Amino acid sequence: MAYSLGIDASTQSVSAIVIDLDDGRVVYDHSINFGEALPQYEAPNGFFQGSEDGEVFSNPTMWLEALDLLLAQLSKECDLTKIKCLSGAGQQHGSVYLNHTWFDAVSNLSPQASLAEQLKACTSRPVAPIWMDTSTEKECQEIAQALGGDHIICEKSGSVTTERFTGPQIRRFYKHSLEAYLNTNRIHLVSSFIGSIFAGCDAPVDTGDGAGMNLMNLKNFDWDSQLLNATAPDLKDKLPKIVLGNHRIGPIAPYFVKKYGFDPQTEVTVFTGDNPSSLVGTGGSSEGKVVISLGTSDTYFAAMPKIVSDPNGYGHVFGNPSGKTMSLQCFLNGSLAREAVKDRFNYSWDQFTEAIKETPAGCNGNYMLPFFSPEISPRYSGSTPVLKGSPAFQNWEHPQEAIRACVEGQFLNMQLHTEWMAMQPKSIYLTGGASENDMIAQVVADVFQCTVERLAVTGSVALGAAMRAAEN
Ligand code: XUL
Repeated sequence: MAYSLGIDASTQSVSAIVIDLDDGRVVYDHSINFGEALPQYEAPNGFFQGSEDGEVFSNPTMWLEALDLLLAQLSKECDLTKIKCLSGAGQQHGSVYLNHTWFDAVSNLSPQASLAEQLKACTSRPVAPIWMDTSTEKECQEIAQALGGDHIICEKSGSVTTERFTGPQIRRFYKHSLEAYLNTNRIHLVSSFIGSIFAGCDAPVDTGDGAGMNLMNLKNFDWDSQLLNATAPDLKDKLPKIVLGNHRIGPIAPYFVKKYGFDPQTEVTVFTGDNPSSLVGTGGSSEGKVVISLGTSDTYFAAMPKIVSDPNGYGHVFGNPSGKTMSLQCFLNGSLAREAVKDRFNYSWDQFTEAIKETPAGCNGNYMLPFFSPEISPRYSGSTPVLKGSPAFQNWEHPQEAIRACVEGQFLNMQLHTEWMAMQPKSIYLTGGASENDMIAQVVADVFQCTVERLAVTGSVALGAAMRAAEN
C-alpha cells in the first residue's frame, strides 16, 4: 500500500490530504487554521493589515509553526512510512524575503528544534505581502511605463501589471526598504518557500506559480530580463530557478524523517500555486474542460490549447502543472451579488431558485449588469447594478425577473470575458457552494451551450498536489 501527500498552504490555514495510490481514496484530510491554532499572531483569518493603505501581510513564522502542528497531528493518525511522494501548493503571489543564512539553515534542519525556531532569523523582512495586498498601484504604473505599456507586459507575462502580483510587490519593498532589500538573498513564493522546507534545500519555483509574478516570460518559461530590470536591481540573483510542474526536487529532508517518521525515500515534487493545483485536483488539467468555481467571487479556469493573453488585461495566464498554460478569470461579484439580489426581496434561497425556474430564459428581454460592488472583469468601480428592460423591471418591481436577470447577467458576462481564451468548452465542471443549485447549473449550461457536471471535490488544491506527486 502506497500513499501520496498533498499540502495546501492557503490564506487561512495549512492542510494535508493523503491519498491511497491504489484506489485514489482519501485516507487523511486535516487542516490547521492559523487564527484558531495560533491566536498569538493576531491574524484571525491568516493575515493582517499593514500601516499603509492597501497593505496586507501574513507572517511566515506563523506558517512554519502551523506546519509543525499539522505534521505532528498527521504522524499520530497516519502511517507516514506508507507515504512515497508529496507535493504542495501555496496561495499565489505572496512572497517571502530571506537573508544569506537561509541556504544553510534550510539544508541543515535539526529535529531537536522547531521549524519556526530555526528559520525565523533567516527572514530579511518579518512579514510576507500576500495576494490581498493592493498597495502597489504606483509600482505597477512604473513597471508598465518602463516597458512601453501594459499590453507589452501582458503579452510577455500573461497578465498586465497587477497590484497583488509579486513583481510590483518586490518593487515596492525595494523602494521603501532599500537596506532590507539589499540584505535579501532569496525571494520565494509561498509555494517554493514551503516546498524548500520539505525538500531541505533552496527549491525552484514552478511555471504555474511563477506566472503570477509579472516577471516570467511565457514564451520560454523563464525570467524576463526586461521585466526584472524594470522591477528592482539585481533581482535575478535573488530569485530561484523556474522549472516545469513535473520537476522532482529530491527526497524529503531528514528533519521530517527523524522528527515525524517519514520514509527517507519520499520524493518531493516542486510545489505550485493554489489555482494551478486546483486545476489538477478538479480534473481540469487536460484541454477542453473548463472549471467554474462559484464562491465569494466566481472563477473560471481551464487548460489552454495555445498561449494567448487577454487583450483587455482582466484575465491571467498561469503555467499548467501538467504542461503548457492555464487561464484564470476572476469575477468579484459572485455569491455576494446573488445574495444581494436575494436579500433585496427578503427571499430565501428556495424562493431564489423558484424565481429562476419560473422566469423564462432570456428573462422576457430584461438584462442586468449584476455588479453590486466593484468588479475586475471588466473593471467597474461603482456599486450599483445596471438594469435595462421594462420600466417595472428597471424599478426593481419584479423580484422573479430581477433574480433571473442577475444570474443570467453573471454568466453572460463570464462568457463574454472569457472569449479571449479562444476555446469552446465541451463540458463545464462546476464546483463551490452555489454549484449545488440546479437552476444556476442550468443557466450555466444554457449560456455556454454545453453539458455541466458537478464536482463533489472539496479540498481540490491539496488533492491536486497529492495527484501531481503521484503522477510524477
Ligand atoms: C489568484 C489569486 C488568489 C490566490 C489565493 O490570482 O490571487 O486566488 O491564489 O487563493
